[in-house]
Amino acid sequence: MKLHVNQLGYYPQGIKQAVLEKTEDLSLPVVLKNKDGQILMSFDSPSFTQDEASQTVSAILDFSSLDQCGKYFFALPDGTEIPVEIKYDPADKLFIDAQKMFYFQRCGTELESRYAGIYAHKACHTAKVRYLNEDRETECCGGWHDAGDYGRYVTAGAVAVGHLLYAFELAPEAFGTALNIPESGNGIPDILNEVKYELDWFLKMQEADGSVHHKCTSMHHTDFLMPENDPLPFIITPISSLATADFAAAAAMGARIYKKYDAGYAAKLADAAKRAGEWLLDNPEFLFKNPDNVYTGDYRDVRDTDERFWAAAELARLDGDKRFLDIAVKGIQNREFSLTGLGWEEVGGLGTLCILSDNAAFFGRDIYEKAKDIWLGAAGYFKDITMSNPYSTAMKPEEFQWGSNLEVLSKAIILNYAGRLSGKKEFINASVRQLDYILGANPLDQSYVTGYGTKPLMDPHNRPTVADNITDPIPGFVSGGPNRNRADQEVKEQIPEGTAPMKCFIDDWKSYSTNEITIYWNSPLVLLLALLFGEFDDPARA
Ligand code: 9MR
Ligand code: ZN
Repeated sequence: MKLHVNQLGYYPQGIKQAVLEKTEDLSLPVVLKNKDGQILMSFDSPSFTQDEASQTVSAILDFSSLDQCGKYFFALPDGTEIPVEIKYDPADKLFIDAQKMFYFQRCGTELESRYAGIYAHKACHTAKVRYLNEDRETECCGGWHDAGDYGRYVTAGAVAVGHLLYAFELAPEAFGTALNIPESGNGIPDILNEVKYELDWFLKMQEADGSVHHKCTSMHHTDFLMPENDPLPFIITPISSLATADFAAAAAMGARIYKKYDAGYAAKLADAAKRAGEWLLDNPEFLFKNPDNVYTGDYRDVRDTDERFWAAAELARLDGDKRFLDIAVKGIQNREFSLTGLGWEEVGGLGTLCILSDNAAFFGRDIYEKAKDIWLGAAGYFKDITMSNPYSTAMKPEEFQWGSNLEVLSKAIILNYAGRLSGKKEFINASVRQLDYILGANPLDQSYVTGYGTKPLMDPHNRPTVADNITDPIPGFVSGGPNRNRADQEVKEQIPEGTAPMKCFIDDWKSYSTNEITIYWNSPLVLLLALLFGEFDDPARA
């Protein structure tokens, strides 16, 4: 018998569920006890269901009615005890580390020990960079390493920036704690200081005509070395409409949000965003090609209409430019792509968030209401899936693919924001269940975050983590998660074909298709936790 719980803890007023997995030795009841051993609840006949994604027979044990903070434990008839905690701030520390992750991804600067502790390292990738197949080079320092590799990709970076800036804009009260980064104490919230580090690099990727280069990476991924020891030169690959649109969106958002703190910087971002926007209007065709001889990530896409939609929404919100307003409005009306996508490939949800969070000021009541219907419709669908399976993920079994945790977190964000839009608690509860899954309430009992949980992620596919000879990985990094396609050698060797989608995961650095880390897998956790920050009142906080 196995019992899976959120290993960090549960909110006092939130939904509280554990998942009991049926095994051959099943015996009942399972009881929930307080720390003195007193039985508070007894689960005599849980209702088991067959679950497709985990290929288990499992049941939900609901203990939501328990709302007193404290330490408790589930006791199984075989003597096993599984601790659970109820507290106001189960994820507060994680929220800080999940943000600090971006500092650890900084390229082109020394990570000093006063900020990075034992994970300090020298500056990396500071050399000038050549444009691929061109006779020119440039200084291109800065930005965040994308993932476990050292590449920097504008599209992926912009999506992370989008998540982080929305986190700040939608829940500024969550960002009062300094991150202990070099800029801390400069009067600007640290999350904005950190995002600026990426935006500054974005600006270096833009051409005078407004277009933006797709990526700055080596020709192929380097060995498992510390970044400062990476011998491979970087190149800048050609422009793409995807990068230009994502850049325009992120820079326009930045212009809106930094205005209050640094008007000069905001104006610079607004100018860059508008130049990218003009280029997009002048170049309506889809443009993307990963050069044949470059073997780093390509972030390929089949269309750029969702990227253009996001850009148009952010640009329209900047100064009401009618041309962009039209594109944004048409995006909502025509529904030709997902309007709730929050990943690197489908970014339409970021454009919809722009329209919704503006609360009809720029886009008009009619479009706002339409956008709201679309969002609530998607959330309703995800809520139904959540309630249909004992692990309560909003995931269909086939969605457990590369980066499935991004999908889980995206759905959690959609659900949570739907709760805000509608005032319906059941959406918030469904979003909390997604978080439970990420933090250990899954059939592998795996916390998908380094440094957190009773079974924390230990061995992510991340070059510095592998190369630094330090046992514990840097805390607060989110893994990609189960991938039913078993897309690397290691997972193929360790996990048999036909394994349940939710179990196709190994906490092994060699498994890049299940256990890498990326900036845009951390950023949705930051957004989700920011949205949850004010959700459950802590009387002491008020
Ligand atoms: O996150 C990306 C995932 O959705 C794709 O299926 C996968 C294969 O194309 O690529 C992932 O992105 C990787 C990127 O290309 C390079 N840096 C590491 C990223 C995470 O694995
Ligand atoms: Zn670097």
